[in-house]
Amino acid sequence: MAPMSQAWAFSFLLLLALFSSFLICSSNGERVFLYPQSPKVSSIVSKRYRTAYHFQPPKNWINDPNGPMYYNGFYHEFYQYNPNGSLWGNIVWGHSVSTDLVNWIRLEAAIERDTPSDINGCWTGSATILTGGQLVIIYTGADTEKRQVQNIVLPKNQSDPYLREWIKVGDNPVIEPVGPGLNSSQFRDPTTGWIGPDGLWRIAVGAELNGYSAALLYKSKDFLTWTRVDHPLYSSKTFSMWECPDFFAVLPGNKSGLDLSAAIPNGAKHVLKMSLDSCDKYMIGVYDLKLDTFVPDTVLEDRRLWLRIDYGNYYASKSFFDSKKGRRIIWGWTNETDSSSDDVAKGWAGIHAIPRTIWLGGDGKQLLQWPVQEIESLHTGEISHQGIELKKGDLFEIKGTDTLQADVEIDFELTSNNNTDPFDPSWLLDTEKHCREADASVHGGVGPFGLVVLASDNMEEHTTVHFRVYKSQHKYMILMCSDLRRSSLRPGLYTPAYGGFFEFDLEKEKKISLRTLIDRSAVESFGGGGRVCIMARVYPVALVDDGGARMYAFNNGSSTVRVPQLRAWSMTRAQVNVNKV
Ligand code: DQQ
Repeated sequence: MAPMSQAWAFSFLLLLALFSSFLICSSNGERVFLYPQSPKVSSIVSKRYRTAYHFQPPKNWINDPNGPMYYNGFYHEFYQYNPNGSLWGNIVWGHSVSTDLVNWIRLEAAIERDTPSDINGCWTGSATILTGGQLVIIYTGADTEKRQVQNIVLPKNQSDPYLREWIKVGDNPVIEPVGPGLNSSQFRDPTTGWIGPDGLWRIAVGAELNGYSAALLYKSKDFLTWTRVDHPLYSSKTFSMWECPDFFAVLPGNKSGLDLSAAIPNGAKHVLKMSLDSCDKYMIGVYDLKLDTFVPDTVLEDRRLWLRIDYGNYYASKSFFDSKKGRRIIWGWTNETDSSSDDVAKGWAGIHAIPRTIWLGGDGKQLLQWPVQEIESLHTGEISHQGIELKKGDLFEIKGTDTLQADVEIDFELTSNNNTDPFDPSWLLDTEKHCREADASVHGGVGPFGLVVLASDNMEEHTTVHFRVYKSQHKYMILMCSDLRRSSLRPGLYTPAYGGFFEFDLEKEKKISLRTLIDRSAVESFGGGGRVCIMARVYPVALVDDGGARMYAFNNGSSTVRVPQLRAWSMTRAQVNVNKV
């Protein structure tokens, strides 16, 4: 099928977009807004930024996902929650349940600040299902002296399908920040427990030890009395404190998840994830049972090169084994990128990204992620196109879906790799910089090509998610960017150009896939079958104004790309925490 628009259209619209940037940046670098402002521009309390199918409570602040689990027919999602407002503070554990990971029932807070060991905050923690089925949650409390301690709660009535009430055990805190070199205000976020061959339970706790980051290792027979192992599970001199460590086992090339409460099969690798530098990074390695330590396959001194769960706005993630479907699922928190005064005006802040199935690729080198299949129950009105050819400068408008709430899957096939530009490894140190410099308007050999989403009629506002193909010595490297710099005409917003690279075997794989979930102020993208994921928040003015949002596939590289398959669906609104029982 011939593309519906011509090369000139793309160039014209990009020029227009470029021009709009002159209008919002003065020569001395200060941001000034010269556009005639519609009275609605300041209407940031607009409900139209609220997501329709991402997890969030009806109001107030949320951050980290806590203690996710599947138990007795229900998925449980707990979360860091401020019951009193839309800024961080007064943190308790909010609680919701679901049978399908899509629609959520809101319950009362599960853990509140009402004992000396958590009076200053009930912070992040994890759930473990012990042998015999006993459920237990371990979480960080900020105590009366603002020390960080670890506490335990148990369900009051384990046969209550909603597990509404949780009882704090008398032994709290079960772990205190004691020992030389341990910073008592940097000691938090215990992991889910795993069982060792000696039958003892283990957890890791994020900590600052002698000024360095460490995942401290603790052992227990009964999950109540804990002894610190004399060495950390893993430590690194690259940073002072890791938050929210997550430690789990995976089988290379196997999408099935592994249950940490059972013996881990031979051939499994382990993943240590940690939250630092405003993003979630991870290492793949082996868990040495004899030494009780994690040994990464590769140790990179420069932490800018560490693998990332997501290259966008995604933090404090936590995974769990879903025994219903035998998979591992990861949840992460996505903050607002408007200002805190916007959040006060909106009355809410923070969402959770779509739960993703997570597994280790066949080469054992990186994790792959994909939105849980259940999210497809929201699909409606499928449109599809085959055999689109995108020449340099072409824009193909994707019509017929609700462009504010959509799921788009598109494959790009290269017609030639003769023009690929050479790869410079120094780009890996700052992929955002490279995405800014080589943005969608900069012609390349192969690429940029991808999607333009949430575009206003005249393209003054738009977000691009796109790829560029580079030739490295023996392989191809693909850059995926999610460029928010033109996502909104509102001045002063944080609008980065996120980016990540992945290796690609062009001869074998041929197609580069992109899936993007658009949910009003959320644009969540999965490139190369889930090798690079980028979560982003955008606040287009056109959205508040009830203006149109258009969506396009485009190519701006010298080589023609083919789109053998493009499918898109509108997404119906999910029942997310609207009902309370
Ligand atoms: N959020 C929690 C902490 C954690 C941080 C406090 C990460 O336990 O380290 O709300 O976002």
